[in-house]
Amino acid sequence: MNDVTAKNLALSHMWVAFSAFILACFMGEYQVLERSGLFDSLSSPSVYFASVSTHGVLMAFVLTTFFIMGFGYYTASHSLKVPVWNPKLAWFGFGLALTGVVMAAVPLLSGLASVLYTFYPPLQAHSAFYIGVTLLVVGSWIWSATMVVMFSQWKKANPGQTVPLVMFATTANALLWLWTSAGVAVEVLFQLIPWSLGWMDTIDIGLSRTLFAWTLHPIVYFWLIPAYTAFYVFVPKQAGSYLFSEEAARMALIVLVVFSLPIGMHHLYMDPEQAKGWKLLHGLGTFIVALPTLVTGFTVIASLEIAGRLRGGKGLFGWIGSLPWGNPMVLSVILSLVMLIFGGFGGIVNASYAMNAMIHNTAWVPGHFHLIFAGTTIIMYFAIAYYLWPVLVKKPLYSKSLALVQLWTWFIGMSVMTTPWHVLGLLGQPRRISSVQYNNLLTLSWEPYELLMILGGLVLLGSACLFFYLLVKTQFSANTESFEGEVEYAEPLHEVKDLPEYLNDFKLWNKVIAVLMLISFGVPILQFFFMDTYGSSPWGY
Ligand code: HAS
Ligand code: CU
Repeated sequence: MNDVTAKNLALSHMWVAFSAFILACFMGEYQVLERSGLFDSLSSPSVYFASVSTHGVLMAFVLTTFFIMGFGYYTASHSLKVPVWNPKLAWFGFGLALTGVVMAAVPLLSGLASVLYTFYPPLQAHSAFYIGVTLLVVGSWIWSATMVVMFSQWKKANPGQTVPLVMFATTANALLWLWTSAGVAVEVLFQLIPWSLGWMDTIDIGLSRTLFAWTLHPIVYFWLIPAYTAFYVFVPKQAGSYLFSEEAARMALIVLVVFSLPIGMHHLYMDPEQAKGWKLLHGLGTFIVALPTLVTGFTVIASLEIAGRLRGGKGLFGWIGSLPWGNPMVLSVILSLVMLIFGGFGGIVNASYAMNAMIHNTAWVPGHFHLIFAGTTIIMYFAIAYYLWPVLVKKPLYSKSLALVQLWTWFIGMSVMTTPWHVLGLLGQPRRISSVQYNNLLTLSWEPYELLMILGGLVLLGSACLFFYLLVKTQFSANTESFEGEVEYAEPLHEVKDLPEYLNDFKLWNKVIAVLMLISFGVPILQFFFMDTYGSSPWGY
């Protein structure tokens, strides 16, 4: 199936995603320069916080959401061999989301929404920012609904058949996003928008933070699932191998979706508004959600090992050297997994209730998420883009060797930038500060690390520019050579037979999620309506 609409939707969404990305990379470099305190002329807290808020929103919400939507439209249509359901609606969703981005960008760039990407009150932004974010989310709901409809229609038309793994993963992500975004949607609609418009004098910040925590953990898996999808459906094939176990892949995706939802309060360990027992419950769930990542690591490495051995690799580790390191998808997965070891280790430290006190609100946290999000996750977005672009524009990739340079430099830059942040966090440097106003032995000990992070940032900026250049060149160069290749999905090592319905559908899992959410967020949210604190009802009194 080669639906032109699906291709155009994919390209349009991904261009928005990567344009946001490149802009945000320049801001990132400015931020490390400003934050280092080495350049007096750059020092401006107001510009810094406008920049860091825009950088966060562009990377975490615009790059991700648009990339995921574009990837979903294309793979859904391609794997199910059907056109995109209701293309007019899909384009409307695209327009709505883009309008939201532009609407939010105006206050962000003019310093009227310097509230960081988490927009925690009492920081307050101009109402256009919250309304813009809402439009982006509503636009993405149209995408989610489209994926669910395409999944259900295909199942109805093909009773008893196994849904292609790539579509299973995409639908899992669409459902995850519907559940995930509900928390922040309630916060924005019932608290932040009325408050920013002056309709309410006060809002309950404990409630806002709890609703945001509902969203904050699962959203990171919403970003991550396309990377895992590529691990499962593209990597084994590109490496010349088979997917070690499709059943394990499906189970991992399900556990990831189900358990990423009821655990968001690990972001609130140090907050006062929730009781310790609830936090501990969410802490235990957090350890459960690390398991599907371990299963994913195992399955992907097993698939790679088969590839290496098929290519003649011998011995315990000899297969690693004989992998096709020159294939961008394979190189990306190797680098992604290496970053996952350290990023995941950091996550486990964060999740450990007692150790969280040591690193919470320090530079360690941006170290963790740049490594695991901007590193592990985004390097796979690059790999997917390099893989899809030739198919979408029907021209060969402009330069494979430059793509490899780009992937290596991204890995090196990310390692050089995030290692100092982890150390700085342990040395007590707070996150979210624009400058250090005092000098003592402790703050002086931070300086060498500041230099390293500038260097890492520069390498990353160069790498990002190279990535953007390669996409532009692939699509727009006067190359007359045409590319006829197709996207190919990995075959499982053992044929999938008699798949139980719970590994081929989400009805059961939606019910499980509903129960888990009721247990883990029911009382923690309801308590605000009974507690006798000023402004404890969301409409204020
Ligand atoms: Fe996180 C904070 C816990 C994963 C993103 N995280 C954040 C924030 C973001 C973020 C953006 O519990 C900041 C939010 C803010 O602004 O306040 N995180 C975890 C845990 C995991 C985790 C337990 N995070 C992610 C992913 C993200 C992400 C994925 C984005 C995509 N995180 C936390 C906590 C906080 C937090 C607390 C709050 C901190 C605070 O106090 O504010 C887990 O999912 C991680 C599981 C991963 C592993 C690693 C397994 C390793 C494998 C690799 C094997 C590879 C090999 C190499 C052997 C356990 C599978 C093979 C080599 C070859 C050559 C083949
Ligand atoms: Cu989290």
